[in-house]
Amino acid sequence: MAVATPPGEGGVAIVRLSGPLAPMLLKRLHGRVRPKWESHKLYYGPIVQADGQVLDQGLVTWMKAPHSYTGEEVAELHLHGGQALAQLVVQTCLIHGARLAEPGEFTLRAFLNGKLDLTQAEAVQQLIQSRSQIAAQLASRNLTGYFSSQVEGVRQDLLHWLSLLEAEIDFGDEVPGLPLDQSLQRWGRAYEAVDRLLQQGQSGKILADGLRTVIVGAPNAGKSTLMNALLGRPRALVTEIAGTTRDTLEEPLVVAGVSLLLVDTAGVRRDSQDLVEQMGIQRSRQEAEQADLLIWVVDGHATEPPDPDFYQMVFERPHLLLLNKKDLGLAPWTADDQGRLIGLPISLAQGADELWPALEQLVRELVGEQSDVMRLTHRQWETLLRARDSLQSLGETLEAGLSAEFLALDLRAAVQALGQIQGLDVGEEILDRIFSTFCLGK
Ligand SMILES: Nc1nc2c(ncn2[C@@H]2O[C@H](COP(=O)(O)OP(=O)(O)OP(=O)(O)O)[C@@H](O)[C@H]2O)c(=O)[nH]1
Ligand SMILES: [Mg+2]
Repeated sequence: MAVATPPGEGGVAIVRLSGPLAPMLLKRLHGRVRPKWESHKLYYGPIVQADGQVLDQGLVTWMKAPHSYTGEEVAELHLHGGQALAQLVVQTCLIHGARLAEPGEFTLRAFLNGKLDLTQAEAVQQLIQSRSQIAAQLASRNLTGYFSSQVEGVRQDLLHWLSLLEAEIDFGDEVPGLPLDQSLQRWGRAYEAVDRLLQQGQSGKILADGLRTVIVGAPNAGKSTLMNALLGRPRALVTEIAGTTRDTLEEPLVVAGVSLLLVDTAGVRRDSQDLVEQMGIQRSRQEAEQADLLIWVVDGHATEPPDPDFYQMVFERPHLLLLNKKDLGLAPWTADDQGRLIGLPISLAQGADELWPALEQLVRELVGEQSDVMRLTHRQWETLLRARDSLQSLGETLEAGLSAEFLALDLRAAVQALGQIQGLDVGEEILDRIFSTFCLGK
């Protein structure tokens, strides 16, 4: 039993009970004798304490097992939304023998009773915690089992393949193995499907959580000028003194319909003697590592090309390289051997108009096809990665021409990972970890 509505004052508070004794408790709490109770009907009447004293007038309902959220007998009391009142009803339930539910226990029971698979149970949590409308829409699609059905499609394909391999292992002489081209075809289909789910998950994450967009570069390159130009207001301090920005500055910005968190950082240089600046530089590097998207601002007028350290920091992530201060004339190193510029030439002091199309395009590429995005939990993402690793190894085993036993080993690992996404073969510890993050009463 738990209060299913948030604490505080409100129109209605709901106390929910689940388990075989729920109907009996409901009868005790409802102060009116009813010769016949029907499932899934609302009844109006008094709600009473153990000593018979009336606490409230409200609606009560009983949902007969298995036609309830948890799959068990469920009873709900809809009271006036006062915190003290809800607590009095909770105490009355305790006196009648109920116990308080753990966080997420109702949903855990729904999962254990087969009402939801694990991705759907996780979608309940995602839905409740959604901070943006798009995040809520994506979670609600998972709640219908959309993600599970995609995973199940791949798993069934692999299971079929596995049964063929096992027949080959057990009855080697009578059952011929699959020809290599057919195996490769099956492998390609599964690998692509899993890889696509991961890509869709990446896009979903960007849409739901936004892109952490970090502006990096050497001191004085024009990073803060860029921040201000993109925001359209003088948010960051800009001076001709190298090392002006000491700490990181964050501001939200919407680009191509996607929310970005723009982060201005301290200019990175090797030879800083100033302790505060050194700390700022350290923070800039950390920010760069956590970025979803990097904008590298380079002073294109400088006589020397940028520190090679930057290439390593920037090029392993999605990035945009800006050659700033083109109004002063770009230095020869800004072009490669064929005379092509190594980045987008721009004058940030005159605004970011030329930058918008490139930034919008990059954001669109990162999000991918919007109709095909998927919101994954961290667990789902990690487990999908594990499935893809097993498939990767399966591909190598196939290429090496190893026997059915070896193929079956990789295949089993992939099938197991895909099953775990839906909640098959998942240990108690993992379930505890998932459901303990749920709110009380869900
Ligand atoms: N000529 C010219 N000057 C620019 C341009 N963009 C920025 N500046 C100047 O460059 C200087 C440094 O700009 P900031 O935006 O403070 O540079 P920063 O990269 O944030 O520097 P730190 O915070 O010190 O790391 C300022 O004097 C700007 O006015 C440009 O496109 N052309
Ligand atoms: Mg700055």
